[in-house]
Order: sequence, then structure tokens, then C-alpha cells
Amino acid sequence: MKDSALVVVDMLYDFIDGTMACQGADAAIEGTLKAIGKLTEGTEADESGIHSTYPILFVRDHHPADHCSFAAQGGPWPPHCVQGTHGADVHDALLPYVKEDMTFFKGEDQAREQYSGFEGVNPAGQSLGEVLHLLDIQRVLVCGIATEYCVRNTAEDLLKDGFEVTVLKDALAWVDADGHVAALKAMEEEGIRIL
Ligand code: VGL
Ligand code: ZN
Repeated sequence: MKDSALVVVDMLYDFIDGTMACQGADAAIEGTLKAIGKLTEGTEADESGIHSTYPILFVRDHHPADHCSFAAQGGPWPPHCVQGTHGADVHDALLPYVKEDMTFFKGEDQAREQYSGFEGVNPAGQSLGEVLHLLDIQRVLVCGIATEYCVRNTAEDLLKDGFEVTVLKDALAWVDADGHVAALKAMEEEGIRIL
């Protein structure tokens, strides 16, 4: 398991109970906590009581207030995950696992939509892909929100970069139920494992 990591995508308040509340979000949080529990089973807890030898990376949608993807600018979405707002925060239940250097922000460029977390950057300016390589990770588990957008794009970019990718279907939430099912099918056909 040492060469594996979990990537948690956009488990942020706006996607859970905010402006873009997604279907299945509560179950996705439970599913993520369960996955973390399984992955860290039998590992040593650190001084804070967290078992953390298994890297857990967080992706955060993090938009300026006038982002191009918002309706006021002609984009498809209501305002969401605006920098500095509660809606952009990781859900409290997951906070014990969040580390600053393992948090990757995306969507910060006003003029560009960025669904994939792959090129998200941490506060030190390192990208998610870069950090996974530095950690010598081969296998990546992916969960989060939304299946059809950020989860799918992140999983596909990881696959393209040579990682073995597994999407945890019990730890996902989606914008549209049919879109969720179609995205799972497409990912499976591309060689992403759905577990
Ligand atoms: C997402 C739509 C807009 C996502 C982010 O996290 O899937 N979807 N911004
Ligand atoms: Zn967004």
C-alpha cells in the first residue's frame, strides 16, 4: 500500500449543501471516511491520533468572484467556491486529514475553466501530479465531487500520466444522475477501475 494515495476531489461546502449542492454528497462524505479508515487500518497513529502514512491529497476548486464559469460572465454555473468564502472550504468531517502541502487549488485563473485537479497547485506551487511522482506513487484512488466533471477529469489526467487509477463509486456525488452513470461507464471503458 506504500505506493498508493487517495485523492479527494472538491468535497467543499458549495458542492455539498451550497450553491451547487450535488446528489449523494452526504453518502460521499461517509464513503470517503470509510475509505480513509480502511486505508489507514493497522498504521501507526501520529501525536494527533491520525493514521497518516498513506498520503491523502485534497483538491479544491478555488475561484475568483468573477470567474468565467459563473453565469454572470456567461458560464454554465452559479457562483461557487469563491476564494475566502465558506462554500470553498473542505467539509469539517474531513479536516483532520487535510494538510496544507497536500492541498491543491484549481480554477484560480479568472479566464480559464479547470475541472481537473491534476494541475492544481499547493501553496508551495507544486502540482498534484508532481507531488504524486515525488512520493513515488503508482496507484491512485479517487473520490469526491462531481463524478461527471472534476472527478472524471482528474481521474483521466492521472491515467494519461501513467498512474493506475481507481474511482471509489461509494464516495462520489454528482450534478446529474444520468451523467454520473454515463461518466462511470466511460471511465471504465478508458481503463479506470471502478470499485
Ligand atoms: C466542478 C463544476 C464547476 C466539480 C467544479 O468540482 O466537479 N463542477 N466547478
Ligand atoms: Zn468550479
